[in-house]
Amino acid sequence: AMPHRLYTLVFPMDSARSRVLLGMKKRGFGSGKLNGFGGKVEPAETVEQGAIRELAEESGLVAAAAARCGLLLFYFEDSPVAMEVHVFQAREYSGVPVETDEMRPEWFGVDSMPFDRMWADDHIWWPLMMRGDLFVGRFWFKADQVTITRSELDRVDSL
Ligand code: 6U4
Ligand code: NA
Ligand code: NA
Repeated sequence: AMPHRLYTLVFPMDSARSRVLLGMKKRGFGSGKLNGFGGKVEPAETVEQGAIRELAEESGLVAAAAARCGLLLFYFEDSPVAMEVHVFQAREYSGVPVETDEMRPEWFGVDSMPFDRMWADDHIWWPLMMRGDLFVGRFWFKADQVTITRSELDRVDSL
């Protein structure tokens, strides 16, 4: 089977869960896009620990826990390694968002998401996450990182 590399993606929610904090990614993979906070999981940590660490490094928010929401698998036509991205919400945290080397944070209403400035898959699974459904999605991208040539999305009972 195709090798996978583990990543996290964390969406901090406000207390009413009516707004979400996104960051404009300033460098590296996906630069220029708005997204949640996250990155590669390190060998010595769990996926949830990696999510919490990346959230702190990239947004300044410190969370004790993160809630698992979904699993996304991305296949890029020019890469032999699939991205396995574990999606979380952070609902309780301390601190205030700060701009970092990697991200410029900004709050958005969950019903007026800037999908045209996000990854092309996000508008497809976002409604499931907002309903509270757990999901598994698979998206096949062209090398342009914009065009989706095939996709699958399922609700699941557990992750
Ligand atoms: P470095 O630069 O090594 O510190 P790191 O922060 O470890 O990087 P990064 O930022 O490259 O990792 O991780 C990629 C991030 O982009 C992860 O949070 C997952 C996310 N991501 C990748 N493809 C995505 C896609 N198609 N849709 C999406 N998020 C995606 O919503
Ligand atoms: Na990152
Ligand atoms: Na990072």
